[in-house]
Amino acid sequence: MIMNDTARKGLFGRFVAGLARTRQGLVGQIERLFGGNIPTAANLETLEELLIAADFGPALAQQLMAPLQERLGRRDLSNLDQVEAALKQGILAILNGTAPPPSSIDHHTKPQVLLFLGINGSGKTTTIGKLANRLSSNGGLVVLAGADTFRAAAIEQLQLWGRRVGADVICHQAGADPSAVVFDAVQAACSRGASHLLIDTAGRLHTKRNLMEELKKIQRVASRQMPDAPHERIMVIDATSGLNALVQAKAFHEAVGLTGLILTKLDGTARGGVVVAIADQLKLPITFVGLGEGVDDLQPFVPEAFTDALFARS
Ligand SMILES: Nc1nc2c(ncn2[C@@H]2O[C@H](COP(=O)(O)OP(=O)(O)OP(=O)(O)O)[C@@H](O)[C@H]2O)c(=O)[nH]1
Ligand SMILES: [Mg+2]
Repeated sequence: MIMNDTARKGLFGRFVAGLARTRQGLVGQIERLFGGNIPTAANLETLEELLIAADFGPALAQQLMAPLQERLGRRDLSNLDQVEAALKQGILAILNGTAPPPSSIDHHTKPQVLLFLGINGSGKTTTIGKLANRLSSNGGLVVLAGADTFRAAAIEQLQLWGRRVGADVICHQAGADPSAVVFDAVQAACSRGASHLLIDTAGRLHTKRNLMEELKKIQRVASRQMPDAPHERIMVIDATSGLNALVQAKAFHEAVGLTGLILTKLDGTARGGVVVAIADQLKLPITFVGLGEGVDDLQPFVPEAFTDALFARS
């Protein structure tokens, strides 16, 4: 994504605010731990525990610690700044190691069909609303599909977002077949010349076979109408659910072949290390992150902004 200086600073500010809890929990403790002292082996052990507590996961924590331990052995580690710089470098290398995200904003095929999925309450509908707002502010014509037909309230929630951001919503009644909604929505999006069709689905547990089959049916119906649709299959993950998300994401990936991840509620957790653990394990691009409930709180995931904000000093 191309960004000018002002946009970059704005994004950094959003990350600083959204990551406040993780920064206070992790970096605050790191600062207290090392303070003005020369790092010791015991300090490094405590640091590893702090990384695990922030949901980096044991394997990744160990991997991030290895260069620090090696430097300590060579007596080449003498202050907090060096510790933080080494951690930042390790984290950034992992975040930059995932495949580049497909760019839903600049793509030429019309409409781009994006399927959103994930477990209950992860933030799918809210994320779709925020993304629709972002896309239409950039000149896009967005259509939303209410393929969460499980509850009437789910359809109403999407309609509310549609009105709020000025996007048409295609839906049926509660209890309808989600694939039938998608069929109509693809047709409507094509005939209206929409740039994007965002499909909302019901939250489901990755262990429910029939519900995973339903997702595959949605995919089949969309691809019969438009080859390659849905162009993106995006899993929305609640960052506060911690490392459970890894198992869930693997199951969804097997079922539909995910193209990207969106992590929500980073503002609500002190365990933001999960972002790095997920990037490390799944090697799937994190396209956006949710840093709050407001319409502007969905931000593109820029590894440098994330890492700098994590270690920002006030
Ligand atoms: N703080 C915070 N809250 C969020 C964020 N994203 C979503 N939420 C909140 O999470 C709650 C659930 O969001 P929904 O969008 O309804 O989740 P969903 O995945 O569509 O839920 P189901 O359709 O029931 O599976 C709502 O209260 C949202 O406002 C975020 O980035 N930060
Ligand atoms: Mg929903």
